[in-house]
Amino acid sequence: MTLRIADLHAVEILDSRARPTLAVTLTAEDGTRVRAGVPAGASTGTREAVELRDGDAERYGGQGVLGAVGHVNGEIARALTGRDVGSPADVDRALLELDGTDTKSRLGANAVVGVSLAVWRAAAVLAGRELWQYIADVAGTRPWLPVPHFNVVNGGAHAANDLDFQEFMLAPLGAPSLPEAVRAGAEVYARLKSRLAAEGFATGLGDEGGFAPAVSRPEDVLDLLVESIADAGRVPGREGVAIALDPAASEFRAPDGRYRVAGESLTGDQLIARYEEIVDRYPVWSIEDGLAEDDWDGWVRLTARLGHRAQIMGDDIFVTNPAIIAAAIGRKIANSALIKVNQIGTVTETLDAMRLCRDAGYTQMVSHRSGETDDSFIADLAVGTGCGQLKSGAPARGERIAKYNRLLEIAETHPELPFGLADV
Ligand code: 2PG
Ligand code: MG
Repeated sequence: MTLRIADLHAVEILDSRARPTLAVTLTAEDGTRVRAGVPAGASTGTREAVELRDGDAERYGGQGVLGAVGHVNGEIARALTGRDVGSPADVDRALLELDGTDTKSRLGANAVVGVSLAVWRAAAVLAGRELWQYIADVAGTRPWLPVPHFNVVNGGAHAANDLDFQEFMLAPLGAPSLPEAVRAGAEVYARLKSRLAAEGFATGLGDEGGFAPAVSRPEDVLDLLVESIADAGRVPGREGVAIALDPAASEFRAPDGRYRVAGESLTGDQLIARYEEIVDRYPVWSIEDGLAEDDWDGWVRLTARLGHRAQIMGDDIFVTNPAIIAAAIGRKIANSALIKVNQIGTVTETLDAMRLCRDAGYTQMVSHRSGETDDSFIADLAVGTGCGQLKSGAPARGERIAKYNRLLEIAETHPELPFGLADV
């Protein structure tokens, strides 16, 4: 049965940082209605699909998205009304053609991604499938509950402290089930809060719900984390709760090509040596964006040096772009990719990037953005593609836990789903 898109309608809403973003509502001709919220990053890669912001300093400091909203309600709605809801890949292709740029800069990647998410959600509803089931049907993947990665200490572009590394995540790799992994994250988070308070640190939160203490050395944060994991009665390490880092190194690379970490100026090789020491001393199993996005030679050396011991993950360097990922795979850069739908703009292109990674034996983690809404699409994307890892910030704040709570709901209703890191 063919069901057509009857209407697409966007409105300007707020994201979790009080910046404007879009919510897109799709109505099918049988009256079915779904809604999608659009996320936004702060530490964005330079080659990401381009968000359209109004630039009107009189509204939201120029961050308004009325132009993107207008594109959804005008040009996009006109072009897509009447199209088959059951063929979301065709709708994505039509969106790309309509935009006509490589970076979605004409219609705005924020407009494009909102429509794409809404169309995929509608297609699942109309097929009578859960979103994750529908994604698995289309992608030909095995559904799987991912290991949640809880970002419990925030620095970099996500907090006002002096911490250069952006994210310190708890990875409950040893948890026997998704609910137990969520519990481990929440219990260690609570212990970390007590420990920070006891040591005289502020316990205010950064953009992703993690604490933002006045600490600058990454090793000092790692000490606090290892102690807090033990405080919660758990084993620090892969058999219990491991740690994943996202230094987001593009953000602390100086114009001279050196990296500024906790007051020191390091060459790329010195920073790689620092990571090696960190992996020696701490239960760090994954390092995302350890080097800057344009330091490809450095990435080759980082991967050769640490790739056999740790997950070396590309985010800003890959921007979920199949062409860039293919080039990087050819150069043996990283062994893992972070996946964000709004970096590339459509769900179809995201699934292409994920297929490419799977075929190359690269692990993957689906990710939120630092600016989020309560939309939990990415939880279903992680489960449906069976990628084995999801990061959605701390186990705190509504827009972060919406994703973890969706995982809990899927785990509860589908106890047959396996849990853990995916086999690659
Ligand atoms: C990252 C993301 C999400 P942002 O760097 O991985 O944590 O941050 O959304 O600011 O790009
Ligand atoms: Mg990142």
